[in-house]
Amino acid sequence: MTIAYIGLGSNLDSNLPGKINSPKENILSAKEAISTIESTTILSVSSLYQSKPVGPQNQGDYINAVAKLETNLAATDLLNSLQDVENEHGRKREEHWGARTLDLDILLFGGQIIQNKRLTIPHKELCNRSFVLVPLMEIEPECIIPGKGKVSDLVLNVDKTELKVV
Ligand code: ROI
Repeated sequence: MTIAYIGLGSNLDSNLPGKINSPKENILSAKEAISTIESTTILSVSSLYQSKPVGPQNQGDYINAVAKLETNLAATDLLNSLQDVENEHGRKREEHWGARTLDLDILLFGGQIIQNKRLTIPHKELCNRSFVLVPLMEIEPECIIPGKGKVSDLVLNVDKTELKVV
């Protein structure tokens, strides 16, 4: 069993046939979909947070959350399942740092440091982003980020003014 933390993000309607899902609905629906991944249980999910985009500003505000999972899958298999969920939510792999219907990132996977073609864990930008650190801190205040330190220390160094619970 491995404890993993996943970042969820959305700032686009998914426009799926027959329904238009807002960013907030995309996150809630992703949570349901993640709960059906084999050999994986959701232990907790943070509040939903709204923030201005990091990167190009010509896109809408994001809704973000962090989920804590327990899984028997290997990191790559968990990634495959998360990418299936992204695709089911109309994810298109287009512009770098552009708007997206659903982004699911493995932030932490046990205490492991993983670096390969598909995965960098801990996630590269984890320590710079209030929309990740604040929800992570909410569900796991004692969390240690391998090679980086305590989430409770890291969260002090990021700008939280534009972040609000929705
Ligand atoms: N900005 C915010 N606020 N939230 C995100 O989830 C997010 N994801 C991204 C980029 C485009 C870097 N900006 C973001 O991938």
